[in-house]
Amino acid sequence: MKKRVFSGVQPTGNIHIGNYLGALKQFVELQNEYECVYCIVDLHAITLPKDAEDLHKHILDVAALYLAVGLDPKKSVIFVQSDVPGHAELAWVLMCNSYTGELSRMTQFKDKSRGSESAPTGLFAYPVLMAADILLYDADIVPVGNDQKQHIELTRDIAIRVNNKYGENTFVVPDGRFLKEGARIMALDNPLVKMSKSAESDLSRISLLDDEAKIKKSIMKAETDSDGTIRYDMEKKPGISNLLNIYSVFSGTAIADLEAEYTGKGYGAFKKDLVEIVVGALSPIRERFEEIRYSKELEDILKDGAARADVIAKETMRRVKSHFGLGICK
Ligand code: ATP
Ligand code: LTN
Repeated sequence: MKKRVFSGVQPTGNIHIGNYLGALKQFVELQNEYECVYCIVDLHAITLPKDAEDLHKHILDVAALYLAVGLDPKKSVIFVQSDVPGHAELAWVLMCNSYTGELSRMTQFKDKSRGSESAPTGLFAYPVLMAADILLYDADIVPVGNDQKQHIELTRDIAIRVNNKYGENTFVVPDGRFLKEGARIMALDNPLVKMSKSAESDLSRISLLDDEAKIKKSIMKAETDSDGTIRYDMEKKPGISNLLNIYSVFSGTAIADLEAEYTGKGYGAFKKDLVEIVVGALSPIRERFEEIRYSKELEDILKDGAARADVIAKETMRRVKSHFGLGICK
């Protein structure tokens, strides 16, 4: 039996090269070796208020991007979270087996609720819904960026806790999969914070659908230091190190080789070459996105994916309900 992979991306717009290098690129690489289930997590997106029309558009955008970066619906199950009722159902069961103390320690919750006196309950329970996503599919492996490490740990804790109480074979305990290189791409205008979809400045990120002019502007304006040497040192030179990282993962050249190649050259020349590398990598993705985004095929793929995901989800819910003594219908 092939091991199973599960992961998800929120349909919140502005999918950027951090999402690509930290998550999507791994999704594509894994689909030949594993049984892969990839979700568009729209229930997670509404933990903060969303305009209905925008949300719907962003769901289809992420679906088209999944295909544009190379996910193959014949190999991977691709679907929208709210189309499979098991996610919300299992989340409730898990909420009854997780604690406010452990959820209060989640840094993503602390970041996203900062400054407001009271936060939506859904934002607080966000990691429990994520645990439900993963455990619903008996996933062995969860490819994500580094920022999700704490949520994966919580998922494992909940799974082990439930297994101890309700039977060892209730849940598969999953492992996170984090890439060394692309796992944490930093914002271009402030390399001390991660590149994010929700950051206000558009120049902080390169979105997968940015055109050449925008890519050029973001990179040429990216923050660097005044020392002028192209050397990887995340602590002392976070700006240039972040750009070296991006260059390296897009080009497949080791950082040490890039440092050697650019010895004695200035930041301007380095950035100009990086623009070319990034434009070259993103152009085919953008072209394929345009082909698929408004095709009828896209909705058919998502409907078929939801039906396939639902078969697995129903089976898990039957098992969970039986272990917990819930319900009377088989
Ligand atoms: P936001 O920053 O607005 O909270 P996000 O960019 O984290 O959103 P998600 O949909 O939550 O977007 O993340 C999708 C995937 O991309 C996750 O696996 C996440 O770990 C990864 N990811 C997000 N940002 C980065 C980044 N800067 N570098 C590497 N991976 C990232
Ligand atoms: N929380 C993740 C998105 C996400 C996810 C998941 C990732 C929701 N459910 C299940 C992996 C597996 C994020 O914010 N990036």
